[in-house]
Amino acid sequence: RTLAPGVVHVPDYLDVPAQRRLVEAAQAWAREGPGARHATLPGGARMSVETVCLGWHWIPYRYSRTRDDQDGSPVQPLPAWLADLGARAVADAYDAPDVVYRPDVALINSYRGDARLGVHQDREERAPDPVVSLSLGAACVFRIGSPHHRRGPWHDVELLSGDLIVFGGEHRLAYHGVPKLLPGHDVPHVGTAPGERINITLRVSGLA
Ligand code: MD3
Ligand code: FE
Repeated sequence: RTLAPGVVHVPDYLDVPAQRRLVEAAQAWAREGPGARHATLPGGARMSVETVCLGWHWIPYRYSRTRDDQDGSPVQPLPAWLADLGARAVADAYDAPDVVYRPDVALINSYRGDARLGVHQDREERAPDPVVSLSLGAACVFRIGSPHHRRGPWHDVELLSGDLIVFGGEHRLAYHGVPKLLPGHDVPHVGTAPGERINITLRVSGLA
């Protein structure tokens, strides 16, 4: 399960009822207020992934308490039950029951069709704590490299519905991306739309 120092993949971490509950919650968050949006990069390109934020609103490349690229309304709160799930995930992945992990941000990404996530680092957080990733629905190829090399070499991992990955330690700033969805792993019983993948990441912003 350990892919690299600080990077632990736990296939099938969430059972189907837990996956269903997360998908239903994600759909409700995406319906609230101005809804999910395709963020726009500084150069003007629109991301193919659709994102909803809880706790802090992420815009390439900063966090704010208000949905500054939408209607300016306050970001939705991060529910305590989701933060608790993140803390259990870190404890389980690292086999460290007493670890303290208090995320204050969730980013929920929805992938459909040809949606992908280009290679990037996650550097907006001001805290060194790990990122927790939960995958729901369609499968994908997830690609991770090192913090020092933008162009690889890569380690490719297939992420399926219910999988957990925790990224910490020296890989917290590793380059990574999602080059493509994988056909043939549809799981209609978790409630995602046909061909849709939802990824929930939990983070510690380190912001006040
Ligand atoms: C490795 N999301 O939201 S989750 C992202 O599947 C993001 O939607 C991908 O990359 C997705 O920024 C990958 C796994 C992940 C998240 C954060 C990381 C891997 C990471 C931060 C550092 C290193
Ligand atoms: Fe990322």
